[in-house]
Amino acid sequence: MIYNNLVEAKSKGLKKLAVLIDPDKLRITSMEHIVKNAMDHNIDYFFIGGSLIVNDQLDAVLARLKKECDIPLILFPGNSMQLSYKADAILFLSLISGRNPELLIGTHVISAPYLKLSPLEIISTGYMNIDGGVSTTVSYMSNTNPIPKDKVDIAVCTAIAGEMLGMKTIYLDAGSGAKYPVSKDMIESVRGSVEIPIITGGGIRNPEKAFENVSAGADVVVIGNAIEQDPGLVAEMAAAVHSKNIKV
Ligand code: 1GP
Repeated sequence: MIYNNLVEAKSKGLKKLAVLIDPDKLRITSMEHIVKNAMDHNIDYFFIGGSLIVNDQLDAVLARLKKECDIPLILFPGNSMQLSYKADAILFLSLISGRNPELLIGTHVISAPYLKLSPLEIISTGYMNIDGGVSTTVSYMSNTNPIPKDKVDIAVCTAIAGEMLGMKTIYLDAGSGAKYPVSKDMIESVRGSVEIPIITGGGIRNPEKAFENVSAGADVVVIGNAIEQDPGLVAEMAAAVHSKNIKV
């Protein structure tokens, strides 16, 4: 089970790197390179999703990844239509930073019967959109305001509420392409307030920030844009995230 493995890793202080793949932006022909890089550098997860998926590549991308590697494939859906049995797990996201009932529980009611029948592992996730200094697709599409980036106390209380509601993980996301990634201070404060694994992402462009996040208590670092633009960065990002795993 992917989640149990994550909890066990957390208890040992082991950190994970997830590479985000947006099926819309990916050319199937460039996948070989991405998969090889991911395998060479022991990437822990592929997250698959995008706020808008306009083509029909989701299934094809998943099938191809599955055929070529055994890295867990986790759906990170931008909406309730982005579902596929071909993945291994799904982050079942409730947008707890927002006040849009559809994204807190509405779309979940619609997708629940499909997911119940599916072989997917369901990982309930308290998804928190943090202001990253640019207006993001998430913010616009969800019709919600992100948590201001300096309002650490709001983030902490939201994460505590998510954990109390039974969510299995908290995802602090500044949004894809954020100018300001989630701050060290916010990650540290949320880490000090909840026991469940913390995923962080949005605007992480260099290994230094990836390292800062795991040092501040994030269990998973998600990188999309930076690796999309420079696939060679995988090596440095993996080294930064996994350096915490080396005990001396
Ligand atoms: C967005 O956390 C992810 O949901 C990744 O963001 O594309 O900016 O790395 P980037």
